[in-house]
Amino acid sequence: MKQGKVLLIGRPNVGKSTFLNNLIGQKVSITSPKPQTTRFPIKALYQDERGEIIFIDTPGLMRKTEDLLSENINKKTLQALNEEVDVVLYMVDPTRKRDFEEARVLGLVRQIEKPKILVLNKIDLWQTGKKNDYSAQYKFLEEEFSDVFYISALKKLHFKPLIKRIFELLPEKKGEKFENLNPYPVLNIDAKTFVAELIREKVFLMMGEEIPYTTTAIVDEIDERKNGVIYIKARILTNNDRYKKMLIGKEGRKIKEIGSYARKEIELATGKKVYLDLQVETDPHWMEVYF
Ligand SMILES: Nc1nc2c(ncn2[C@@H]2O[C@H](COP(=O)(O)OP(=O)(O)OP(=O)(O)O)[C@@H](O)[C@H]2O)c(=O)[nH]1
Ligand SMILES: [Mg+2]
Repeated sequence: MKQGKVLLIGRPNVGKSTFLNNLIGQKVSITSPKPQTTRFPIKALYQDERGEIIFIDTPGLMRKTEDLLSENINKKTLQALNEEVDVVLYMVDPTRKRDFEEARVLGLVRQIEKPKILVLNKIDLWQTGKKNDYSAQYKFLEEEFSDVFYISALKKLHFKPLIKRIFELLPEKKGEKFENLNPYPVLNIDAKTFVAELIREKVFLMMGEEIPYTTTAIVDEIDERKNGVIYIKARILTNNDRYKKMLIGKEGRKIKEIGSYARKEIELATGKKVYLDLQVETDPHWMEVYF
C-alpha cells in the first residue's frame, strides 16, 4: 500500500480544484471561472486499492497586488509550499498565454526539491480548437519536467496514467491510515466552513466580475431539527452597500436565486432537506476579520 501527500499548485483558474473534485468524485473544493476561487488550502483524501493520497489544493498565485485579500491568499499558498509533501503537481492552462504570473509560479516550483509532475490541463479546449492553443509556449517545460501529462480536469480525460504515476512516486505506507483521521474526504474544514464555501461558490458563479472579490460567506448556525430538516443560518458579507444591493437584486430576486441554488447543492451533499436562511450584510472589515 502506498501513502502520501500531493501538493497541487498553479496560477489561478488552471483547473486545480476541478481536477480534485472530479478525481475524488464529489465536490471538496469549490470552482468557478473567477480567479482565486480557492481562498485557502483544501486537503482532501483520495483512495483506491493502491493506497491513499492526501491532495492539498491551493489558491492560484496572483501577481503581487496592493490589496489585502489576494496578498493574504497568496501567503496561504506560500505557506502550503512548506508542507511535507511527497509529490508536487504543477498544473498549467495552455488556453492562456504564459505571462509573468506563470513565471512566478514556475520560479517557486523550481525551488521545491521533490518529485514534480507537469500537468497540461483543458485539452478539451486547446487540442480541439475551441479555445486558443498556446501549448507551444509551454513546450520548454515539457523538457524540464520528466513527468508530463495532458488531461481535461472537467471532462475527466486521462486521469488514469497520471494517478498511476503519482502512486509510483509515493512511499510505502508507514503510519496509520489517513482514512482513520477523518471519515470525510475533506480533511481540514468543518461543516460550517464547507457550507459557507458552497454558498460562496454560487455567489462567484452568479455574480459579475467585481462581486466575488468583495464578498465572503459565513455560516452562523447549522441545526438538525426534529422533523429531519437541516436549518442553516448564513450571511454573505460584502464591503460596500452598492454591492449589497446588487447581491440582493430587484425585489430580492438575486439573493433568492443564490440561496436556492446553494440549498439544492447542500441537500445533494447531505441527502437531507435543507432550510437556508441567507442574508446579505455590509461589513467593510470582513477581509481583516476573516483573512
Ligand atoms: N473546458 C474546461 N474547463 C476547465 C477544465 N478544468 C477547469 N476548467 C474550468 O476552469 C475554471 C477554473 O477552474 P478551477 O478548478 O476553479 O481552477 P483553480 O485552478 O482551482 O483556480 P483557483 O482556485 O482560482 O486557483 C472553471 O470554470 C472550470 O470549470 C478543463 O479541463 N476543461
Ligand atoms: Mg481552486
